[in-house]
Amino acid sequence: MDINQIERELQTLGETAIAALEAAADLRELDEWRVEYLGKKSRLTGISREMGQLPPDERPVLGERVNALRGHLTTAFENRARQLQQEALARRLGAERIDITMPGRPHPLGAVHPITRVIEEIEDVFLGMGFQIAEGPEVETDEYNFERLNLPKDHPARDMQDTFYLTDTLLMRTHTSPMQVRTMERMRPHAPVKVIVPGRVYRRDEDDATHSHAFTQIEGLVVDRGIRMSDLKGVLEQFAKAVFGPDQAVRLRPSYFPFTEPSAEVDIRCVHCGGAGCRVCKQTGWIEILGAGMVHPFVLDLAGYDSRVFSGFAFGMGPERIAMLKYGIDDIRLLYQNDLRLLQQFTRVVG
Ligand code: FA5
Repeated sequence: MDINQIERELQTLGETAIAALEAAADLRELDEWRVEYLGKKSRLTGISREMGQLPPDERPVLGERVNALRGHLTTAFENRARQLQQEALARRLGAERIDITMPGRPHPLGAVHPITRVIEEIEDVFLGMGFQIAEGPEVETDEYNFERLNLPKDHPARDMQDTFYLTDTLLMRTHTSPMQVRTMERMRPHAPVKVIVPGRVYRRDEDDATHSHAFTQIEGLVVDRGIRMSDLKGVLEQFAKAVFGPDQAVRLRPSYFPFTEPSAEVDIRCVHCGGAGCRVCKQTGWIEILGAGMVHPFVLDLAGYDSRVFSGFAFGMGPERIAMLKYGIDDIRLLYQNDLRLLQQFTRVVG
């Protein structure tokens, strides 16, 4: 072992160590550096051990050199450590900084579908008039959908509602009217009935701007002693004013349904032109919104209400058509396409 050789090695070691220290990019690499250049197995510690082999007069000289280099490296290490810690802290503060001038992240609000919205609004109107709400099956029997509503097999009026049959006796209900029968059967023989029934119905209709093969109806039924056609008109007038505004008026036109007698189509004054006549109302000033009538005595008797004592009225409306009138939607298909550009116009806080 030659002192000159060791001094040269110390010189190179110092230079390599400082270069490596500069290159240490983070605290983990810095720790690896500490182990390599200042640790127990480092070359510097190795040289300290090897000094024992030198002649005694050379040891202090070299010892001083070794200590000086260790001191130099230790100081450089501490400086670098401080620097890297500060950098790490600055990075974290930068990343975690909250800029209170930034606009908040929007939380998209759900929208109540316009059909649901209209149904809920109509339900509220009828709840306010003391009606109850019921629901019934979408898969119905031919018996309830037609026969008990005075539509025997081969009755020509069955053609008014082209039907999806599942079997000879089971079908997708074509209207909510079977719930007239089911409700009366639950309440018979003399409890007063005052109910509305919202629900989906199905018909083999061609889809177009005003027709869908799957749509919604709301049925209404009132049965008690002494119910008259004027009660029907009063309730519908109240409904029309609540949904379309206090100036609304309704008009009843004679019509035909096998399960009501007499029957009527019910119009409201055109919401677009106010009655003057326009394209929407085909220049008549009126728009049809529902079918209605006095419950046919045959239907009452079959459902267990004695038609000599009880009378009632019923109506059936299409909420899609009402939503279209209310919100100026000119194609029913828009209501089923779930296009967010339409739906977002109905955003409101739910709950
Ligand atoms: C009926 O369905 C009767 N059950 C209504 C009724 C009930 C009359 C109680 C008397 C007593 P209608 O087929 O006209 O009638 O349908 C009633 C309403 O459903 C219509 O006024 C319309 O608003 C809506 N509607 C009918 N067919 C369609 C369709 N394909 N697409 C969208 N809405 C429809």
